[in-house]
Amino acid sequence: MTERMTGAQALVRALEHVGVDTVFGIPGGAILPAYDPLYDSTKVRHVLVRHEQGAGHAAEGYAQATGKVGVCMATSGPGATNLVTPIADAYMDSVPIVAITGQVTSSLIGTDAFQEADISGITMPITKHSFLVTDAAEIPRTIAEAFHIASTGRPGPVLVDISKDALQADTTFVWPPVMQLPGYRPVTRPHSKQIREAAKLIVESKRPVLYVGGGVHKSGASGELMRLAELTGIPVVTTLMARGTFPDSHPQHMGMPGMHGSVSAVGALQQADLIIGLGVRFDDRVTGQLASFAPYAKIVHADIDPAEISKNRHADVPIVGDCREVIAEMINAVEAEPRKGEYTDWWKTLNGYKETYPLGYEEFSDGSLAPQYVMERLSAIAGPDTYFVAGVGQHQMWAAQFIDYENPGTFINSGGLGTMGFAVPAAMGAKMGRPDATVWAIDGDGCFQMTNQELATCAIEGVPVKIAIINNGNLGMVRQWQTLFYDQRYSNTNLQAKLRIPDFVKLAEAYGCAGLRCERPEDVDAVIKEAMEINDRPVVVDFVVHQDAMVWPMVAAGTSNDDIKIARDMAPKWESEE
Ligand SMILES: Cc1ncc(C[n+]2csc(CCOP(=O)(O)OP(=O)(O)O)c2C)c(N)n1
Ligand SMILES: [Mg+2]
Repeated sequence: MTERMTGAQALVRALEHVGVDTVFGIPGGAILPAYDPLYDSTKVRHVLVRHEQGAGHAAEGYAQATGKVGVCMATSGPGATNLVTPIADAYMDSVPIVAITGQVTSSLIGTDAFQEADISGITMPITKHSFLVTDAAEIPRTIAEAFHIASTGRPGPVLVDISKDALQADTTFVWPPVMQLPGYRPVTRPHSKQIREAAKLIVESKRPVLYVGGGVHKSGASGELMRLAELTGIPVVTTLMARGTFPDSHPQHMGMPGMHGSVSAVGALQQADLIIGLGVRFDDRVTGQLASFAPYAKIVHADIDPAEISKNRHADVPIVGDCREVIAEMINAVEAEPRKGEYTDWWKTLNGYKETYPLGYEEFSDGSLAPQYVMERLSAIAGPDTYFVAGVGQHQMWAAQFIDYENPGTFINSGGLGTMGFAVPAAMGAKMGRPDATVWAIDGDGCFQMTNQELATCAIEGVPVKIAIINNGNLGMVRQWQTLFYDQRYSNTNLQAKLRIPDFVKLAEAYGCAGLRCERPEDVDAVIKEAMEINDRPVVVDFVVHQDAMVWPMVAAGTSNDDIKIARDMAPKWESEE
């Protein structure tokens, strides 16, 4: 197909051809030519957000809820730099998004022109690839390449920066374009010798663990994971990015590992003689002090990104490949092994951890609300088909710990970058991608104040998300560190909740949303049910909780996982010490 049109029209046409139905953005001078044909598109819906950061996180939420590429758009200079945080966030969490930015006219590039920022340079280290396009003829091919790069191999963000004159110039639109990506050929098929090696270790090991990360759901491999787990009888831990990839209710599920992981998950990794890492990156929040992480374990590490393998922990059996293919082949290889794994003693130890150290929390004698209780009730009342989208802080950890995830991809949060302000716009994007699903954002009172302006977008665009603010009146996670490591010197973490500035209920109403408040445990169920019934506009619930609730268990930063505490100065007793 060839047709004469402007670069801007070619951009919109290319977006239609790659299947884009939703774009989140804000216009401005340099990108304005693109907004004109966008006005006419019947296939692409543009959602006018209130801040470009919101556009980027919305694209991430949309991408994570749908598995498709999320798209955000901004003008040059400040519009583009406002996208830097969500781009970095998407890079850390391997979320496929394409960010399209207008750039100043090509003859002005490098002159410090009005609203000029070298966004392709700025984002080079935080994108899979960043393009600068100054020729209209290259727009369709670049869009095709950007979507291909974002969605294949290890997913991630791609930036397409297009100069204003390229958008305005006349060109010939050619579709499909011929992609020119020499050297970009992600390996998806694992090496069969490595797979056999892994299968041998699996049946020979006495204390194996399947360490499951975000890559498993991203490759659509939760079904294969279930088959491998049930075939072998090996315990499973799911990281923050993998909650729901293996159902919490399954008896082989040991919980989440890491800094705020369960004793059973952390203990399983520490005592393991074999760790099968699938789509994970041995992140410092999981390993704790690296030198003392899982000292007895051999490592099988499968990932689509070869750069992850042996980055933090040496892999005895490195496997480069797509998790779905890797796990499917592992199943065949384990079935072909003449012997079967024998893990009875291991399960005795692990079930002991589970029984002795279940997740729990302190209730307050003054009748105030425990945040963990709010999570438990949200989980029970909203149910396992709900998408939960968290901010960053204590509430995020409680959402990971106390909500039961049964379905892959139903917990969306900022794991790698830890971006406060993620929840409201990401929930908006998730709800637009999955309009029939219930979407609950679990946000902190601090996080909420960073991006709540997108409530206006939600109300106007008809996106009835539900927001639970876990209002402890503090930058709670930082306060927790001050409690534990800074002698309870609460420097600059108190948000003065008693002053109710802002009053979240009134703020919600000002934004065209329903606003509810809940301060007592006995009201929690009724308030959640009331919120569940409001579906004609967004709902914000201000859950006023006790400021001293803490996230336990905890492995203090930089210390060994062996020194996990289940409460202040309380450590579990490991088998070796008994
Ligand atoms: C953009 C950004 N700034 C600062 C931080 C550091 N930080 C991590 S958690 C946190 C406190 C979050 O407070 P709130 O949203 O109220 O959540 P809580 O921990 O109280 O549940 C802060 C300041 C961050 N993660 N992101
Ligand atoms: Mg808080």
